[in-house]
Amino acid sequence: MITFFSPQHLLHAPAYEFFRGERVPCFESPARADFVHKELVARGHEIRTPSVDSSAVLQQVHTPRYLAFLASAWEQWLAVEAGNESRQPFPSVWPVRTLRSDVEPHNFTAKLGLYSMDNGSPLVAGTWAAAKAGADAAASAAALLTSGQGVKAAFCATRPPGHHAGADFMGGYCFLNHAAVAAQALRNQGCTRVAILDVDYHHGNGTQSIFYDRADVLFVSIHGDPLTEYPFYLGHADETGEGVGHGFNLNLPLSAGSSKQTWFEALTVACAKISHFRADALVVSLGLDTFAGDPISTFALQSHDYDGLGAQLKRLDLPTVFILEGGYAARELGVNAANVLDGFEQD
Ligand code: OKP
Ligand code: ZN
Repeated sequence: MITFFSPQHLLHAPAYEFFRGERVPCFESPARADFVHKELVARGHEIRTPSVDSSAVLQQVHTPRYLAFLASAWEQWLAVEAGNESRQPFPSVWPVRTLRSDVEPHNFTAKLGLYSMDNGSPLVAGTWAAAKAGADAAASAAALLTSGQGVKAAFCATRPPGHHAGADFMGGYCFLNHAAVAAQALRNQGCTRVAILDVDYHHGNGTQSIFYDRADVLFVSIHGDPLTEYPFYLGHADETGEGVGHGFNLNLPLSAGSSKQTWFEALTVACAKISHFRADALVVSLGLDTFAGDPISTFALQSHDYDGLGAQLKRLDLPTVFILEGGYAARELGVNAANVLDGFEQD
């Protein structure tokens, strides 16, 4: 499968994140994409560098003030205090209920809180470049599928991930919502109805919220129940869309520790919803943290199960953009991702 991959992902390599109150090495590491790249090359997949500038589409899925902040955040951080080039900024205050988010404060940490949902998204000098390369990959894949060359599927081997990023906030290692960029780009290029299927272990709160009031983009997600799993504050089954978007959002939360049989039953429900929607294109938020060996998740899929996921998605018979999201068993990530793509192409 044609894969869009940018070495710019290497520019996002934070030294640590917070986990249970401690500083720990980042689960979301550059090695993840390298393992994926290596396995795809070994299996003969064609690797391309993203060539489409996603700037215009980014303006459609994110707010101008968030994009302006993110693009300049590192420069702003450096201006706060001498020595900040060797420090990671983290938010420590957030505008929750009753506080105002319409006025952008001047204080850097206050801005960072305004544009964040958690303190789990470490930002470094190259974060913007890496995330922008991911968005460019998503736009490149959408352009390829709608170019009339007969290409039916493409994969974006991107990191950091994107599905927790909302219109105006980062969160959960995510800064720009690559799946939303792919879906919006497909719409811009003539697709009438685009379905997004998010199979990452964590609910794609950012993607859901970006399209929640729209009927032209269906969002379907299978994920750990937010009662116990990140992102906690979105992803319940009663979230079905609002306004004209009512009925165009489907959440399939599963209890932590659910079996692979339960997971594949949910996949069948998800695929039925997408078929009924009569989509003309599909975007898959391909998180592989459903893997039994994932260090921060609790589902039970084995490497060979990912062939079956790819094969079932192929049966939807839609032009498909796959976007890499989570998956933190880095050593197995390449095989698991490639199994999805090969399962899709061989079915
Ligand atoms: C991102 B994606 C605490 C570790 C947990 C949230 C998990 C983000 C998952 N800092 N952080 O959906 O795979
Ligand atoms: Zn995840």
